[in-house]
Amino acid sequence: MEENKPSLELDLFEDNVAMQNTIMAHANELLDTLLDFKELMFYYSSAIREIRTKLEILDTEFELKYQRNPISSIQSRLKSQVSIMEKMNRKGWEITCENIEEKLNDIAGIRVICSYVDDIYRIADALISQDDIELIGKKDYIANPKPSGYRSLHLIVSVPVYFTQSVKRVKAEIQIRTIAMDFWASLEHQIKYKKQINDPQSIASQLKTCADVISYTDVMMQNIRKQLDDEQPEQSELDKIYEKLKKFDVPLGE
Ligand code: 0O2
Repeated sequence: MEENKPSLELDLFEDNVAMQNTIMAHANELLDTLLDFKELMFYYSSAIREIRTKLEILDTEFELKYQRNPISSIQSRLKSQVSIMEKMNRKGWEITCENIEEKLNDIAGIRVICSYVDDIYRIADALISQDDIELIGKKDYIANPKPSGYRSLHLIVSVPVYFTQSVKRVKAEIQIRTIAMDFWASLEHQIKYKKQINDPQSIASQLKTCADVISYTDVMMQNIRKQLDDEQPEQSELDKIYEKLKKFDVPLGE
Protein backbone atom coordinates (compact mmCIF):
# COMPACT_ATOMS: atom_id res chain seq x y z
CA MET A 1 0.00 0.00 0.00
CA GLU A 2 2.67 2.40 1.13
CA GLU A 3 4.61 1.80 -2.08
CA ASN A 4 1.61 2.66 -4.27
CA LYS A 5 0.99 6.04 -2.64
CA PRO A 6 3.35 8.21 -4.70
CA SER A 7 2.00 6.69 -7.91
CA LEU A 8 -1.63 7.33 -6.79
CA GLU A 9 -0.74 10.92 -5.92
CA LEU A 10 0.92 11.31 -9.29
CA ASP A 11 -2.19 9.92 -11.04
CA LEU A 12 -4.42 12.29 -9.08
CA PHE A 13 -2.14 15.20 -9.92
CA GLU A 14 -2.18 14.31 -13.62
CA ASP A 15 -6.01 13.94 -13.57
CA ASN A 16 -6.24 17.33 -11.94
CA VAL A 17 -3.99 18.94 -14.53
CA ALA A 18 -5.95 17.29 -17.35
CA MET A 19 -9.24 18.51 -15.87
CA GLN A 20 -7.88 22.04 -15.47
CA ASN A 21 -6.69 22.00 -19.08
CA THR A 22 -10.13 20.86 -20.25
CA ILE A 23 -11.85 23.59 -18.20
CA MET A 24 -9.42 26.21 -19.56
CA ALA A 25 -10.03 25.02 -23.14
CA HIS A 26 -13.81 25.23 -22.65
CA ALA A 27 -13.53 28.65 -21.00
CA ASN A 28 -11.37 29.84 -23.87
CA GLU A 29 -13.86 28.55 -26.43
CA LEU A 30 -16.76 30.14 -24.55
CA LEU A 31 -14.94 33.47 -24.35
CA ASP A 32 -14.22 33.33 -28.11
CA THR A 33 -17.91 32.74 -28.82
CA LEU A 34 -18.93 35.58 -26.48
CA LEU A 35 -16.40 37.91 -28.12
CA ASP A 36 -17.69 36.95 -31.59
CA PHE A 37 -21.19 37.77 -30.35
CA LYS A 38 -20.00 41.11 -28.92
CA GLU A 39 -18.37 41.94 -32.28
CA LEU A 40 -21.56 41.00 -34.12
CA MET A 41 -23.58 43.32 -31.85
CA PHE A 42 -21.05 46.09 -32.56
CA TYR A 43 -21.76 45.71 -36.31
CA TYR A 44 -25.49 46.12 -35.64
CA SER A 45 -25.07 49.11 -33.33
CA SER A 46 -22.85 50.73 -36.00
CA ALA A 47 -25.56 50.16 -38.63
CA ILE A 48 -28.11 51.79 -36.32
CA ARG A 49 -25.87 54.86 -35.98
CA GLU A 50 -25.47 55.14 -39.76
CA ILE A 51 -29.18 54.81 -40.47
CA ARG A 52 -30.11 57.26 -37.71
CA THR A 53 -27.73 59.81 -39.26
CA LYS A 54 -29.25 59.32 -42.71
CA LEU A 55 -32.75 59.85 -41.28
CA GLU A 56 -31.71 62.93 -39.31
CA ILE A 57 -30.17 64.45 -42.45
CA LEU A 58 -33.38 63.84 -44.43
CA ASP A 59 -35.41 65.44 -41.65
CA THR A 60 -33.21 68.55 -41.47
CA GLU A 61 -33.16 68.91 -45.26
CA PHE A 62 -36.96 68.81 -45.33
CA GLU A 63 -37.16 71.37 -42.52
CA LEU A 64 -34.83 73.74 -44.38
CA LYS A 65 -36.93 73.44 -47.53
CA TYR A 66 -40.46 73.35 -46.14
CA GLN A 67 -40.27 74.65 -42.54
CA ARG A 68 -41.62 71.50 -40.93
CA ASN A 69 -40.22 68.21 -39.71
CA PRO A 70 -41.59 65.02 -41.27
CA ILE A 71 -39.96 63.00 -38.48
CA SER A 72 -41.31 63.52 -35.00
CA SER A 73 -38.81 61.17 -33.29
CA ILE A 74 -36.48 58.24 -33.90
CA GLN A 75 -36.05 55.33 -31.51
CA SER A 76 -33.59 52.50 -31.88
CA ARG A 77 -32.69 49.33 -30.07
CA LEU A 78 -30.46 46.30 -30.31
CA LYS A 79 -32.51 43.13 -29.85
CA SER A 80 -31.78 41.82 -26.35
CA GLN A 81 -29.85 38.58 -25.90
CA VAL A 82 -32.86 36.88 -24.35
CA SER A 83 -35.10 37.91 -27.30
CA ILE A 84 -32.49 36.61 -29.75
CA MET A 85 -32.29 33.26 -27.92
CA GLU A 86 -36.09 33.06 -27.63
CA LYS A 87 -36.63 33.74 -31.35
CA MET A 88 -33.89 31.32 -32.47
CA ASN A 89 -35.38 28.59 -30.23
CA ARG A 90 -38.94 29.31 -31.38
CA LYS A 91 -37.89 28.98 -35.03
CA GLY A 92 -35.84 25.84 -34.26
CA TRP A 93 -32.55 27.34 -35.45
CA GLU A 94 -29.26 26.36 -33.82
CA ILE A 95 -27.85 29.30 -31.87
CA THR A 96 -24.58 30.27 -33.56
CA CYS A 97 -23.28 33.70 -34.55
CA GLU A 98 -23.48 32.68 -38.24
CA ASN A 99 -27.13 31.63 -37.91
CA ILE A 100 -28.08 34.73 -35.91
CA GLU A 101 -26.53 36.93 -38.61
CA GLU A 102 -28.05 34.99 -41.49
CA LYS A 103 -31.58 34.35 -40.17
CA LEU A 104 -32.53 37.36 -38.02
CA ASN A 105 -33.38 40.64 -39.72
CA ASP A 106 -34.43 42.64 -36.68
CA ILE A 107 -31.37 42.65 -34.40
CA ALA A 108 -30.85 46.30 -35.33
CA GLY A 109 -34.25 47.96 -34.97
CA ILE A 110 -35.04 51.56 -35.81
CA ARG A 111 -38.48 53.08 -35.31
CA VAL A 112 -39.25 56.31 -37.12
CA ILE A 113 -42.27 58.23 -35.87
CA CYS A 114 -43.66 60.59 -38.50
CA SER A 115 -46.19 63.37 -38.27
CA TYR A 116 -48.36 62.37 -41.23
CA VAL A 117 -49.00 59.23 -43.31
CA ASP A 118 -47.55 60.78 -46.50
CA ASP A 119 -44.35 61.58 -44.57
CA ILE A 120 -43.89 57.84 -43.95
CA TYR A 121 -43.66 57.08 -47.67
CA ARG A 122 -41.65 60.24 -48.36
CA ILE A 123 -39.00 59.22 -45.80
CA ALA A 124 -39.02 55.55 -46.87
CA ASP A 125 -38.59 56.44 -50.57
CA ALA A 126 -35.82 58.95 -49.86
CA LEU A 127 -33.95 56.41 -47.73
CA ILE A 128 -34.19 53.40 -50.02
CA SER A 129 -33.27 55.44 -53.09
CA GLN A 130 -29.82 56.09 -51.56
CA ASP A 131 -27.10 54.22 -53.47
CA ASP A 132 -25.59 52.43 -50.49
CA ILE A 133 -28.89 51.22 -49.03
CA GLU A 134 -30.10 47.85 -50.25
CA LEU A 135 -33.79 47.07 -49.77
CA ILE A 136 -34.14 43.42 -48.75
CA GLY A 137 -37.82 43.38 -47.86
CA LYS A 138 -40.83 45.62 -47.40
CA LYS A 139 -44.12 44.99 -45.57
CA ASP A 140 -46.76 47.67 -45.89
CA TYR A 141 -49.05 47.17 -42.90
CA ILE A 142 -50.59 50.60 -43.64
CA ALA A 143 -52.00 49.58 -47.01
CA ASN A 144 -52.66 46.09 -45.57
CA PRO A 145 -53.15 46.36 -41.79
CA LYS A 146 -52.66 43.25 -39.64
CA PRO A 147 -55.89 41.61 -38.35
CA SER A 148 -55.05 43.11 -34.93
CA GLY A 149 -55.32 46.60 -36.46
CA TYR A 150 -51.53 47.11 -36.41
CA ARG A 151 -50.37 49.67 -38.97
CA SER A 152 -46.77 50.48 -39.85
CA LEU A 153 -44.39 50.37 -42.80
CA HIS A 154 -41.62 47.82 -42.27
CA LEU A 155 -38.40 47.90 -44.29
CA ILE A 156 -35.58 45.40 -44.06
CA VAL A 157 -32.45 47.05 -45.42
CA SER A 158 -28.74 46.49 -45.41
CA VAL A 159 -26.18 49.24 -45.10
CA PRO A 160 -22.40 49.09 -45.54
CA VAL A 161 -20.42 49.78 -42.39
CA TYR A 162 -16.78 50.80 -42.88
CA PHE A 163 -14.18 49.52 -40.40
CA THR A 164 -10.38 49.94 -40.50
CA GLN A 165 -9.72 46.83 -42.54
CA SER A 166 -13.08 45.76 -43.85
CA VAL A 167 -16.50 46.82 -44.98
CA LYS A 168 -19.52 44.84 -43.89
CA ARG A 169 -23.13 44.93 -45.05
CA VAL A 170 -25.34 44.89 -41.98
CA LYS A 171 -29.11 44.30 -41.90
CA ALA A 172 -31.62 46.41 -40.00
CA GLU A 173 -35.39 46.55 -39.60
CA ILE A 174 -36.91 50.01 -39.93
CA GLN A 175 -40.48 50.48 -38.72
CA ILE A 176 -42.01 53.75 -39.91
CA ARG A 177 -45.36 54.93 -38.54
CA THR A 178 -47.30 58.00 -37.48
CA ILE A 179 -47.53 59.30 -33.92
CA ALA A 180 -51.08 57.92 -33.79
CA MET A 181 -50.08 54.46 -35.09
CA ASP A 182 -47.24 54.39 -32.56
CA PHE A 183 -49.57 55.38 -29.73
CA TRP A 184 -51.82 52.43 -30.59
CA ALA A 185 -48.98 49.91 -31.11
CA SER A 186 -47.24 50.84 -27.85
CA LEU A 187 -50.37 50.59 -25.73
CA GLU A 188 -51.62 47.45 -27.47
CA HIS A 189 -48.24 45.81 -26.83
CA GLN A 190 -48.35 46.78 -23.13
CA ILE A 191 -51.97 45.74 -22.65
CA LYS A 192 -51.60 42.39 -24.42
CA TYR A 193 -48.30 41.21 -23.03
CA LYS A 194 -48.70 42.31 -19.43
CA LYS A 195 -51.85 40.55 -18.32
CA GLN A 196 -53.88 37.34 -18.44
CA ILE A 197 -56.87 38.14 -20.64
CA ASN A 198 -60.25 36.63 -19.69
CA ASP A 199 -62.11 37.62 -22.85
CA PRO A 200 -59.45 37.92 -25.58
CA GLN A 201 -61.99 38.24 -28.40
CA SER A 202 -63.72 41.27 -26.88
CA ILE A 203 -60.36 42.93 -26.12
CA ALA A 204 -59.12 42.25 -29.67
CA SER A 205 -62.28 43.69 -31.14
CA GLN A 206 -62.08 46.84 -28.98
CA LEU A 207 -58.42 47.32 -29.89
CA LYS A 208 -59.25 46.88 -33.58
CA THR A 209 -61.96 49.57 -33.27
CA CYS A 210 -59.40 51.92 -31.64
CA ALA A 211 -56.95 51.22 -34.50
CA ASP A 212 -59.61 52.07 -37.10
CA VAL A 213 -60.59 55.30 -35.29
CA ILE A 214 -56.92 56.27 -35.11
CA SER A 215 -56.42 55.54 -38.79
CA TYR A 216 -59.41 57.72 -39.66
CA THR A 217 -57.93 60.52 -37.52
CA ASP A 218 -54.58 60.19 -39.30
CA VAL A 219 -56.27 60.62 -42.69
CA MET A 220 -58.29 63.63 -41.44
CA MET A 221 -55.19 65.34 -39.97
CA GLN A 222 -53.31 64.85 -43.23
CA ASN A 223 -56.22 66.25 -45.25
CA ILE A 224 -56.42 69.31 -42.99
CA ARG A 225 -52.68 69.92 -43.40
CA LYS A 226 -52.93 69.59 -47.20
CA GLN A 227 -55.94 71.91 -47.29
CA LEU A 228 -54.04 74.57 -45.32
CA ASP A 229 -50.92 74.08 -47.50
CA ASP A 230 -53.04 74.66 -50.63
CA GLU A 231 -54.80 77.67 -49.16
CA GLN A 232 -51.59 79.62 -48.48
CA PRO A 233 -52.32 83.24 -49.52
CA GLU A 234 -49.97 85.21 -51.74
CA GLN A 235 -46.96 86.24 -49.64
CA SER A 236 -45.82 89.85 -49.36
CA GLU A 237 -42.15 90.64 -50.01
CA LEU A 238 -41.66 91.10 -46.24
CA ASP A 239 -43.24 87.68 -45.52
CA LYS A 240 -40.85 86.12 -48.05
CA ILE A 241 -37.90 87.69 -46.24
CA TYR A 242 -39.14 86.46 -42.83
CA GLU A 243 -39.61 82.98 -44.30
CA LYS A 244 -35.99 82.94 -45.46
CA LEU A 245 -34.74 84.37 -42.17
CA LYS A 246 -36.52 81.56 -40.26
CA LYS A 247 -34.32 79.05 -42.09
CA PHE A 248 -31.27 80.44 -40.28
CA ASP A 249 -32.78 79.19 -37.02
CA VAL A 250 -33.00 75.57 -38.19
CA PRO A 251 -30.58 73.55 -36.03
CA LEU A 252 -28.15 71.70 -38.29
CA GLY A 253 -27.48 68.82 -35.90
CA GLU A 254 -23.76 69.58 -35.53
P1 0O2 B 1 -40.16 43.67 -30.86
O1 0O2 B 1 -39.83 43.60 -29.43
O2 0O2 B 1 -41.04 44.85 -31.21
O3 0O2 B 1 -38.99 43.55 -31.78
P2 0O2 B 1 -40.66 38.05 -37.48
O4 0O2 B 1 -41.00 37.47 -36.14
O5 0O2 B 1 -40.15 39.47 -37.37
O6 0O2 B 1 -39.75 37.21 -38.30
P3 0O2 B 1 -42.99 38.81 -38.90
O7 0O2 B 1 -44.32 38.54 -38.25
O8 0O2 B 1 -42.92 38.58 -40.35
O9 0O2 B 1 -41.95 37.91 -38.21
O10 0O2 B 1 -42.52 40.26 -38.62
P4 0O2 B 1 -43.35 41.58 -38.84
O11 0O2 B 1 -44.80 41.32 -38.70
O12 0O2 B 1 -42.89 42.25 -40.10
O13 0O2 B 1 -42.84 42.46 -37.65
C1 0O2 B 1 -42.78 42.04 -36.35
C2 0O2 B 1 -42.69 43.29 -35.50
O14 0O2 B 1 -43.74 44.20 -35.86
C3 0O2 B 1 -42.91 42.97 -34.03
O15 0O2 B 1 -41.68 42.74 -33.45
C4 0O2 B 1 -43.57 44.23 -33.51
O16 0O2 B 1 -42.60 45.22 -33.23
C5 0O2 B 1 -44.39 44.70 -34.69
N1 0O2 B 1 -45.74 44.15 -34.71
C6 0O2 B 1 -46.26 43.27 -35.60
N2 0O2 B 1 -47.54 43.01 -35.35
C7 0O2 B 1 -47.88 43.73 -34.26
C8 0O2 B 1 -49.11 43.89 -33.52
O17 0O2 B 1 -50.14 43.31 -33.79
N3 0O2 B 1 -49.05 44.76 -32.45
C9 0O2 B 1 -47.92 45.43 -32.11
N4 0O2 B 1 -47.99 46.25 -31.05
N5 0O2 B 1 -46.76 45.29 -32.79
C10 0O2 B 1 -46.73 44.45 -33.84
P5 0O2 B 1 -41.51 41.64 -32.33
O18 0O2 B 1 -40.43 40.73 -32.77
O19 0O2 B 1 -42.83 41.03 -32.01
O20 0O2 B 1 -41.05 42.38 -31.09
